[in-house]
Amino acid sequence: MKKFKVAVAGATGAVGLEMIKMLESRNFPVESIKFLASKRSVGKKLTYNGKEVAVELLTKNGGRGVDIALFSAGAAVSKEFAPFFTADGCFVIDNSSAWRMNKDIPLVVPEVNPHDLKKEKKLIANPNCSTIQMVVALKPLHNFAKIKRIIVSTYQAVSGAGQKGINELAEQTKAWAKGETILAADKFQYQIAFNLIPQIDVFTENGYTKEEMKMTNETKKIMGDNSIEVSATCVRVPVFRSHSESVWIETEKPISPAQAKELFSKANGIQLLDEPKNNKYPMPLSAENMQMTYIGRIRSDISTKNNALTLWIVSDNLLKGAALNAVQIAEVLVKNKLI
Ligand code: 25A
Ligand code: L14
Repeated sequence: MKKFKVAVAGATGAVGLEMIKMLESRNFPVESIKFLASKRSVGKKLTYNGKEVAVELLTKNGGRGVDIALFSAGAAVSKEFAPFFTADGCFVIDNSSAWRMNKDIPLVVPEVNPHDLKKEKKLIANPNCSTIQMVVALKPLHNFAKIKRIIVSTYQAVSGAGQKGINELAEQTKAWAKGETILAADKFQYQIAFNLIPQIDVFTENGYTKEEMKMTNETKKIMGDNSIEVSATCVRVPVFRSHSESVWIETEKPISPAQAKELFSKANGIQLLDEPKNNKYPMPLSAENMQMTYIGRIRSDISTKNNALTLWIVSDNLLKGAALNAVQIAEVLVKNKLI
């Protein structure tokens, strides 16, 4: 089997470390691997399949001799370096928001639009974490009943903000438990321990945040349907891992909860967990470290005669929302002989 020279940029971050584990656990055909990060981490040792690998500085030449690079070092880093990697003939799968809405760049969730991957499109964007799990869940319903409108509220884990977000919740919680003064917020706008913050990313002119507009715009692009209307409210919650979403959809054709369950049971990447009698439904703690998108609480909306369903979707934001989706994109490139 053909093997590939792989690089991970942002390898020491919350997502980068999961990318490394994902390449190992899914047995991606790796010929050689290198780990790139900022000068803060140069020389630090990470392991790949039991072997130590020293972290190197990310530079403009980092893509030379590399077949596939997985980037997760933020949008600014990606804008600065990714074009040099692709110019050197390397595929870049980028986890940041830098390129997602560029019309020449595929934005891909393998369960939804693998056909958007092309041999000549070397730069590929990995969508926003909240958007990924929502479109995995909604695509089968859209195929069946055509979704007209989505209203979603998210409950997003602190790991979405990287290692610093994880540290901030941990430190604040420890301080509280010891009866110490909780340090002022740094990564987040306000204290996140024992709180909720209805702001993720910056505000835009229409009153929605950028995170909310990512859900609107990226959903249309991935589903390949500009007619789907999306209104999102994105909320940070004191959970370490896994984003949860309360989703309401209106469809053109009627669709019952039983039909929705039938569709979910046949779809890839979805695990149905909807047993009200046994108090069973998805939760962030049970989705942690899991690769599936979990769906429960499926109901027909009792407030309207229109065709509307409401559901609850949970997935690990660092896995399907980031590292897993990126590695699955690489797998499709290999399987479809695009690389
Ligand atoms: O710019 P954005 O889009 O807003 O993204 C900001 C951050 O969001 C995270 C990621 O944080 C990113 O930096 N992120 C992006 N997409 C994400 C997603 N879908 C996501 N998080 C979750 N879900 P992170 O800290 O987890 O990872 C950052 C990685 O990027 C490397 N990096 C940063 N700047 C770089 C760079 N690599 C090359 N060149 C640059 N200029 C970073 O490596 C890490 O791998 P590092 O060596 O800089 O960091 C190692 C450790 O140091 C901590 N740290 C980070 N910044 C600082 C810091 N420590 C002190 N001071 C700092 N300023 C990190 O916590 C890390 O553990
Ligand atoms: O567009 O939770 O990938 O702060 C990066 C930051 C997703 C949300 C992106 C967060 C975002 C994330």
